[in-house]
Amino acid sequence: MAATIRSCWAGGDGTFIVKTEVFLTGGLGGYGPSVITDYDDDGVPDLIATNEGTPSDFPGTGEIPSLFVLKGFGDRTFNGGKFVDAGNSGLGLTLGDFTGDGRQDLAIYNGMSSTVALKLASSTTGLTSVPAARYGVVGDYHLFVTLLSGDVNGDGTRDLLVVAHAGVQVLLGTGGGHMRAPAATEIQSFSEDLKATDLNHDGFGFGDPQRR
Ligand SMILES: [Ca+2]
Ligand SMILES: [Ca+2]
Ligand SMILES: [Ca+2]
Repeated sequence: MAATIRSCWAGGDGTFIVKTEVFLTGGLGGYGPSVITDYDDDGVPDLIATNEGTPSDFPGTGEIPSLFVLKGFGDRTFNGGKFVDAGNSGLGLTLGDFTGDGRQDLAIYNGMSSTVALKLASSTTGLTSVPAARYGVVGDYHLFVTLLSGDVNGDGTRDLLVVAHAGVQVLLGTGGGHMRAPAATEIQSFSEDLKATDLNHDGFGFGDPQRR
């Protein structure tokens, strides 16, 4: 089974025109969420999708590369794409400036390694050459819903939220693109304590009667 990505542009009359269709191979366990950003800092937007994959498609590597990157040519077409290692089996991703330098960085949730990886954009090579820093989180990928970013504690630094059916795990940004992963005790208690946390310091936690 092959997956495809279609590139469309607005025709100006309320319609969209399919410019190109790229057939994707490998990663047959599924491609997930995608974002458009300038991955290689050449001034042209590229397309990045998560790659859940299956171990049999990547024998001997020890990991399933969690990203699939299609380079944009600037004429609304993309190349055939390549796998990029940023953890083991990508299920979620989100853009955000975690360093405060105005450049969009990339965060990825990896299901098989139970990590959140953070690729920080450099001023010369974009996201291409940067090994992803990895932070451990609770790891049942069956429960994963989405990965979000935002400044949840109002300190001016962007944070990450791993949203799962069982609750939300928060990785607080500590500046310079570093994150504070949930402590071991928080991981063991999973979301019950975190769900009750007062993220915005307004005196109420998630699930408090006043917020229902
Ligand atoms: Ca580019
Ligand atoms: Ca940045
Ligand atoms: Ca913050």
